[in-house]
Amino acid sequence: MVINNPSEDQEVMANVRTIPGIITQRGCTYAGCKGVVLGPTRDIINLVHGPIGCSFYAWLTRRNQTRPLEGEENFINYCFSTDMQDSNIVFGGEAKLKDAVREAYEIFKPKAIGIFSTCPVGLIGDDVHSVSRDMKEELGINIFGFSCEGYRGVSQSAGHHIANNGVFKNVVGLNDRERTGKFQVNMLGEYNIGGDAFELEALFEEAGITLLSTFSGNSTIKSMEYSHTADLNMVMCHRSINYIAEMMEEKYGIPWIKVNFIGAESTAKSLRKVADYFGDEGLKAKVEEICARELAKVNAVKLSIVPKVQGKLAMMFVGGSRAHHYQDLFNELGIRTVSAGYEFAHRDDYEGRKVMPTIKIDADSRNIEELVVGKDEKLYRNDLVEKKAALESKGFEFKDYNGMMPDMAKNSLVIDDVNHWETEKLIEFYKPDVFCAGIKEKYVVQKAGVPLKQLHSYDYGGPYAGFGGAINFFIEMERMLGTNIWKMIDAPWKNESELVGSMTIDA
Ligand code: CFM
Repeated sequence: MVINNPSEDQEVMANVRTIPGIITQRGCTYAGCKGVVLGPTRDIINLVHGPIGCSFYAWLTRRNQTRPLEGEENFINYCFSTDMQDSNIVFGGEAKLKDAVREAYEIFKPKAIGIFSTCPVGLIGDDVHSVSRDMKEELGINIFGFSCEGYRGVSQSAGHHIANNGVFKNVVGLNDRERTGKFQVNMLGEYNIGGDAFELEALFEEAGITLLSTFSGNSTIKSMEYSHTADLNMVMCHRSINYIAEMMEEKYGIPWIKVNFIGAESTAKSLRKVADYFGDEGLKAKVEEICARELAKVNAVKLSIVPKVQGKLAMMFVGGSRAHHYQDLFNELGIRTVSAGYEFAHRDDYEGRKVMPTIKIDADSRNIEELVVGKDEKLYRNDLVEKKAALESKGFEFKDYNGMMPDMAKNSLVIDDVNHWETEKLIEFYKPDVFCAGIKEKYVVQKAGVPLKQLHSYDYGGPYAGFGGAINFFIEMERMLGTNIWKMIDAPWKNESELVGSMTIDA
């Protein structure tokens, strides 16, 4: 917990174990690998090797949407699990896993199958990688496994890294297809929650920018296979996907920039940065035309809402990116973020990438494989490396993530891995007008009389990305902050007498 002072270097202790016994907001490594990174890809069968309970949240509760083309397959609305039983835990589950892979293949004929390990798989020693190799040979499709047991890291963050490694090793680079556009880009770390990616795809298309692949909102496994033919990687969620961006730069010479499409001004800034990277006058003019048109629409809505909400206070505790990105939307409305934090981010997401060399490697981070990536002599893009150097000499920044803290006001409170007790105390202290978090916090916060906006699932709303998304968010804030309903209802136990019981024990 740090009282923010942007003019000083302050260290946040992050990516460390949660204290046993407290109620944390965090999830597990399997959630980060299966749910977050691979989950939104529609034409891969994501098979969970584990007890069925681990699949409880696998069925679209994250609201990652997808839009298959006519005749394209979509497996997102299925849950695939090996449904391990006690006997599999005692005698091993590899045979059952093989049968499940065969069954899934027979029914769905997918192009690829990913196998995800849950805690018991690691504890009993089932080898998902050797099963994947055997089944790949038997069925002739791409099959790969992830050692993403829930306990493997301190949070879902470890699962992101494991997923990045697996996708990079087993998918990226399988298809060197011909170019299809003048400006080819990938979008990394955008998962199409509530349709965010649809908003952005429309903007790129209008600008004439070819979006080869998104990791992994509204994506296909095929698009990831040729993602290495892009000219630029845009990184939206730095926490979950910076590993692939780095590895693609090392292997193929593709530079990456940090973008943020949450907030109208941030969207315009990010689009302009992409246009500046390509340096094409036609593209720049088109981007300016889009920004002028869309910002005018956003501003018209904003002007009518700002007087009603400015000066209100927000608090935000979300996974690893949104607690930062959504501050831009609140700033545009004149709402102050008095406290923010991540569930599972690392120090670089708070303090900026400059601290990365000083982050201590501990036992938990050693659990995750660090891939050693070399240059691909055939496909390495020397032209892009030269372009990057030329732009850098003019002050254009690459790998430009400075973290959340420099963007937050002095004396705001920054907290890593906030727990429920702290949440309650902070609400009493700050009396915020809106609290942004997830489903685990929602009802506790509302019982305290404060409206809660879920920034993971968007509470059935959204999209909130891009220009259209900003308008949606402004209208949502007008609605939520314009009512006193949460302050008017009392918890029933405040007015009614508590239940009283008695018990007699017969000796
Ligand atoms: Fe990245 Fe995400 Fe987030 Fe995240 Fe997540 Fe999510 Fe999140 Mo929930 S990848 S770190 S692991 S932006 S699922 S789409 S909303 S905690 S802030």
